[in-house]
Amino acid sequence: MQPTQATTSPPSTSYIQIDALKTGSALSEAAEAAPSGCGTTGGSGKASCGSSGGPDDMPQEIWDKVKNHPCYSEEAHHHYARMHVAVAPACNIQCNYCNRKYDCSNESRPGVVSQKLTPDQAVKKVLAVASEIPQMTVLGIAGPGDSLASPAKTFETFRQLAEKAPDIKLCLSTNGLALPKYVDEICKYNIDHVTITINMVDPEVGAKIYPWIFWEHKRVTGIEAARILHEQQMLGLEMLTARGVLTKINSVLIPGVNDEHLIEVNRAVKARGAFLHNIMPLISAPEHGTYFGLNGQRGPTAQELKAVQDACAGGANLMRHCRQCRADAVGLLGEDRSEEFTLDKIEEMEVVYDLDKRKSYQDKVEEERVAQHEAKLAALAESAATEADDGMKVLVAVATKGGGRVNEHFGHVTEFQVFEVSSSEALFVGHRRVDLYCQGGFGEDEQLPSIVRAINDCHAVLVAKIGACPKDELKQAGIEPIDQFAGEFIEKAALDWFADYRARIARGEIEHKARGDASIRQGAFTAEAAA
Ligand code: CLF
Ligand code: SF4
Repeated sequence: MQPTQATTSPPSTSYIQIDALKTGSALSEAAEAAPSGCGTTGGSGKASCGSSGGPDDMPQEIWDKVKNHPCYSEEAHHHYARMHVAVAPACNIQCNYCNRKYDCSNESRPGVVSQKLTPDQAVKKVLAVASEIPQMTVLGIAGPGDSLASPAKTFETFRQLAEKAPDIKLCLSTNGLALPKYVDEICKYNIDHVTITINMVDPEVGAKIYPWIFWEHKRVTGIEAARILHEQQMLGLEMLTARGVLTKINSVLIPGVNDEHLIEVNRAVKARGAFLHNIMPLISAPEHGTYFGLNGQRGPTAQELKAVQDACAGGANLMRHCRQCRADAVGLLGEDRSEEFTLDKIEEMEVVYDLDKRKSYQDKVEEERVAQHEAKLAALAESAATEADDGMKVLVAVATKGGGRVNEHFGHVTEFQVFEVSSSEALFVGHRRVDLYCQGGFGEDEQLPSIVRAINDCHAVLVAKIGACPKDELKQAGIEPIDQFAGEFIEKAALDWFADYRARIARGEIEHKARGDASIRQGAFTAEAAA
């Protein structure tokens, strides 16, 4: 298929160093250089409205598509679950961050291997999960290879599910090489959500990420391979936009390879109608056996990732709650219940797919969600007023087990949520996975340094409860452990803590100091790690 005109002349590349991004100087130059028109379905200029917006921010038909999709709506991911079925083993390209022994790391962490399924087994599994977890609303095919490199298996699974489980949203993830060829088939099965992994819009950058692709029955290498991949990705995205399919773009941030370049990717995909852009950190370690892992290519730090995400504000809306889940993940984002649904366990289950029961359960979830949202707004209205906004912003880490509240013990946290707090708002900006501190009823002091490293860029950590030992260690590291807001809504707690923090600075009791960087945990997300 011929590429569109827009894709035959890739935009020129302007390079900006990460250090410059942090100071903001290069950002304004990049913003000026970026194309301003859009024609997008989702861009309103806010940094993350596509992922955290509500019905007032978008047309009703878009809201209907995203409101219970845990990846497309930040708020929905606290209430609704997704599952993946690993029916697509083959791949038609090679990424330097991938080892074929493991799952496709475009959409999942390397280091865990999924149980591969036939379409019939996959459908059986989906019906079993849907009857056990009525808030499971989305079925995705995300590997373990590329979903469109095994089109027969992928579409047979979707075909059966569209018939047998009509209330489940269908979602597909692809590297985009074969996408234009299958857009019509995607529409035929009402697949409303498609993720394309786009790591570059400049084939010279692409050649550093993709050693080869398999195209028209032969292997193509180097810049030519990256050029073909780029053209197919852009064309596929434009075709999906034209047909009203919501697209999410995943980009793997590879320091020194495509970091600054992702700002251009963000602008390019917004111009072609992408709904959401998910910039994910490269997970890279020698034991994964990937080209990057074996050659010492590191992943980004937490601040490097945030700097690139922040620099993309004003472009395509950003997703910041991705958990880089595995190709057979089951459950809420950030939890992995796949072990409960292995093939042998499914055989023993009594599967009753009851549409009415699922609907009434989801109606209750929706009532709870609205009640929670209203309670949060009411609580926020009472929040302590601060002085005039002088632009000060800090990060706080929050221990929560759900409900939008500070309600988790420090020792039980496997993942902190991180909020950026200013005098007027507390915005969710990401999460940090950590090793469990409390093991078998006792604090594991060896874990503390790694937990501190994971939230080292935060000024405070809000928890329901915390022991004396971790409290002291956090204080020594310059992070305030705060347990006085136990049970409160996160945003209100964060704003109230910040008002008090600023008051203490004003009284001369403490001095405001910039924090350092934090590390992103490198490793597979598995049920064992989360347990
Ligand atoms: Fe799966 Fe992906 Fe669909 Fe979501 S995951 S195919 S869009 S249903 Fe979600 Fe997981 Fe991140 Fe993917 S958190 S890795 S973005
Ligand atoms: Fe691996 Fe996915 Fe890349 Fe294919 S598209 S090489 S499976 S990361």
